[in-house]
Parts: sequence; structure tokens; C-alpha cells
Amino acid sequence: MSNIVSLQSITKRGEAQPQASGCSTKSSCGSSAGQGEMPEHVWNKIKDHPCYSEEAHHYFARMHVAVAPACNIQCNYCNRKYDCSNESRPGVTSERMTPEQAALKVVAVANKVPQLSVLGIAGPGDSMFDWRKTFETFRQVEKRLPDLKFCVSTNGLALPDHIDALADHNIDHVTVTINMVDPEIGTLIYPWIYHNGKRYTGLDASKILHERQMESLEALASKNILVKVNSVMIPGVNDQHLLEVNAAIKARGAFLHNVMPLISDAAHGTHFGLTGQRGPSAAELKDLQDKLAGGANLMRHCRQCRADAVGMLGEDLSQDFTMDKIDAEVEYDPEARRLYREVVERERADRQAAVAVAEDTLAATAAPARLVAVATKGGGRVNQHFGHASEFQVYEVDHDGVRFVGHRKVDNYCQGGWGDDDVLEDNLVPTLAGIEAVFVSKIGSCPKKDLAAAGITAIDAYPFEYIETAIARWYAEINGQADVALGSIA
Ligand code: CLF
Ligand code: SF4
Repeated sequence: MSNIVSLQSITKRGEAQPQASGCSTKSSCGSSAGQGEMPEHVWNKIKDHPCYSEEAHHYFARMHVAVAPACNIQCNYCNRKYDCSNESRPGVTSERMTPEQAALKVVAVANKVPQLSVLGIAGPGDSMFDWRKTFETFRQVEKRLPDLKFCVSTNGLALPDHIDALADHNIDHVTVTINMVDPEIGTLIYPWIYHNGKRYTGLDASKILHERQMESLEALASKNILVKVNSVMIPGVNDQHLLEVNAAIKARGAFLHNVMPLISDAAHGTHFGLTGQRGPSAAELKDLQDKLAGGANLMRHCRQCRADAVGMLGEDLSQDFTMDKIDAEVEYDPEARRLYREVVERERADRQAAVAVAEDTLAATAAPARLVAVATKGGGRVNQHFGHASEFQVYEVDHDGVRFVGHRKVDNYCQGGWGDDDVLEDNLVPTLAGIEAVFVSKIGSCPKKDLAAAGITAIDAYPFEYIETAIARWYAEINGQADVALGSIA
């Protein structure tokens, strides 16, 4: 079983052993600056939810249980696959399970992953079309772990029929995938839907889906259930249209808007993959997200999880918790999660103070914005070795502060103890395009030199410091403020 990252290992100075294995800071949706002006009751709902709060995703984990295989629509970007352990994208799962099995699995994960705060049901089909299994799973889990947050993700077609049941089960996080508010555009994304016992195609299908999605948003808002809208950005199909989607969902009370890039590959067997529809580049996605600033709050830290994802958002422990590895007699032990939460509360307060100091210092600079990447295992710190990173978190820094703007997945440079130059040249350098500096806890002299040759500066001078503090120090230094006094390692 993988070595689950503990907060102690995150905060400890010195490199830990390798593992086996969003929101803008200017918005009010749970930024790295914390609660801000957010009402207390909303903050309490999101502060430990890794998807609804960018800050929380440094500390807390989610898990999905794949109990809902049936779906009532066809999306051109979806092909639900089973027994697929090497792909990380929505709809993919290694195994389907019953609600009883799911409850056992949740207990097993909670005992091993103290960061766990949310149980989500995101398919592999549609959680609200397959509502019996979804609600039965929540009923079973609630009896064993009453403090876990529950969350569902749905296409919205069946959702209006289950609003009261969601409220009755205390489910206060619902994600609806909305890719259009113009049914003409919907015809390019949805070939058919199945509604009230009948199959619809073309414009009729898209109109019904659109009306049901809008009805859902209004009904959820009336029950004070927090709604996140996921939209898949499909270049040439709905990319610019997502500005209208953002306005429409904001008007109907959505709390967050998560624009995700289309994942398209012929090998996935999806309609878009087979017809050559491309996904957006990292730059195109960021450009659209920047245009959306000022509308509904944006989530930028989504990792497009599998239907059986387990762990912190940037990691996947799903293969450590397949049913064959779970003891049928497992009992829940709450102690590890309780202790972890105590440590997080202390750590959070410390980090927020450090971020405030960093922001004050940056306010005095007047240099252009820069994009940097950070290797982190969690805790909001620069705490991962360059060679062990399978993703980098991307931040933008200027006089307004340090803002999380996304992530880039990469292949591991370190392969069994050796650096792989081909991975560096063919994967890491192209993936880090546009990034000026990479913050790591440690890096060898060879990759450092090779990155420099590609125009990327590797920074290993701030191991285990808070991300914002490390970036602010570097930025102040390159802009001639070498004597800044920023918060240091806690
Ligand atoms: Fe799962 Fe979705 Fe709940 Fe999160 S995921 S049901 S809100 S607990 Fe999160 Fe995964 Fe992105 Fe979804 S990173 S795909 S946004
Ligand atoms: Fe696939 Fe979800 Fe679309 Fe259904 S709603 S076809 S499960 S992406």
C-alpha cells in the first residue's frame, strides 16, 4: 500500500521518502487567504472541501465510490470504461460496487487517509439517474462516518426530481455539468438523451436538457445547497459560449464555475476522440478563465478525477483500495482523522499569517506578472523533489499577490533512482511552456542545468516554506528587493 502523506511529513524540513505511487485568490470561494468576507455558514460548508476551496485542497482529500453505472444521456466526450487502472479522467473506474461494498471501502480509506473529508458519487454513469444506489450508499456511510461531507456530480437531467431527497440527506454540495445554455450548441455535444421513458435526439434533446439544468440550479439555490457547475471547454464548439454559460449560472445562484479542458484521444473511443476534436491548450484554458474573472467564482484546481478516485486531488490511490484489498470486518477508527484536523487548524492559521506578510511585500513591487510552477505534496508548501513530481501547481505572481492558476501533469523525471533525460526533454520542458521558474525542495545539478538551457530557472532555495512565501521572496529578490523580511519556515 502506498505511503500516505501525513501532515508531519509535509511540514518536516528535509525531503521525505518518495511515494509508491479553485479558486482565484481574488474571489470569495475559499481562496488561500481563507474566509475573507464569506458568510460563516457558507465558509463552514466549504472550508474542508478540497474541490470547493482551493485552500482546502492543500490539506484535504476526497474519494469517489463507483456505485452509479447507469446514465441517461450521451456526451460526445464520454466512453465509460471499466478495468482501467491507468487512465485518470471522469467516467473511468476499475470496478463497480454495491452500496454495501462502498460503505466498507469508505471505512477502509478513512482509517488510512486521515485527510479524507468528502465522499463523492460521480458515476461512472449519472448519480441522479441511478439515484437509488446513490442515496442507499449515503445512508450506509452516514451510519458509520457521520462527519463525512457528501457530494454528488450529475448531468442535471434527472436532478429536479431529487432536490428534496438531497436536502433530506444533508447533501449540500452538488455539481452539475453544464456545457451550453444554447440548445443549438448542445446538438454538437449531446447526440441523445433518455427522459421519462423516451429517447430524444437533436434539438429536442438539447432543449429538454437545458431546461432541466436551469430548473435544477434554481431549485438547489432555493434549498441553500451549494452548486458547482462543471463545463467542458471544447475548442470551436463551446469555448467562447462558456462566457454566456458563466453569466447564466451566476444569475441562478451557482457558487462556483469549473471550466475543464476536453480530454480527447482516439484511444479513449469517444466520439470527439475518434473524429479528431482537439482539447484546449493550457494557455487557451487560462485565457478563457481570465476572461471569466468577475463572473461566477472560478475553480481552477480541478484534476478531472476518475469515478473511483481516492486521495488528495493531485494523487490517485484508487489502486490501493480495490475491493480485494479491503477487510470485510473493517471497523472505523476516528482518532487519526481527529488528530489530523487539529494539526491542520494550527497549520492553516500559521500559513494565512505568512501569506498576509507576503502580500504586503508584493504590494510594493511594480514589476510584470510572472508564471511559476511548484512541486508540492500538500500542506501549501514547497515540499517535493523535482524528480518525484507527477504534477506541478502553477501560480501567477505580481503586485496583487500570489495566485493559484492551475496545474500541469508531467511524467516523473526520476525513474527508479535515475533521472530520465528523454522525459525531461520530451515531456517536462514542453509541459512547462510559459513557466519562468520551478520551485522544488530539491533538484540535481544535471536537470537544473538542462532546465536552465530551456529557459526555466529551478529554485531549490526555499525547501518546505509556504508556497506564497517562497514565491514572494524570489519575486522580490529578482525585482531588486533583496532585503525583504518575509515569514519563514514554521
Ligand atoms: Fe468528487 Fe466532484 Fe464532489 Fe469533488 S470531484 S463529486 S466536487 S468530491 Fe473535484 Fe474531481 Fe474536479 Fe470533480 S477535482 S473532477 S471538481
Ligand atoms: Fe458520460 Fe457523464 Fe455524459 Fe453520462 S453524463 S455520458 S456518464 S460524461
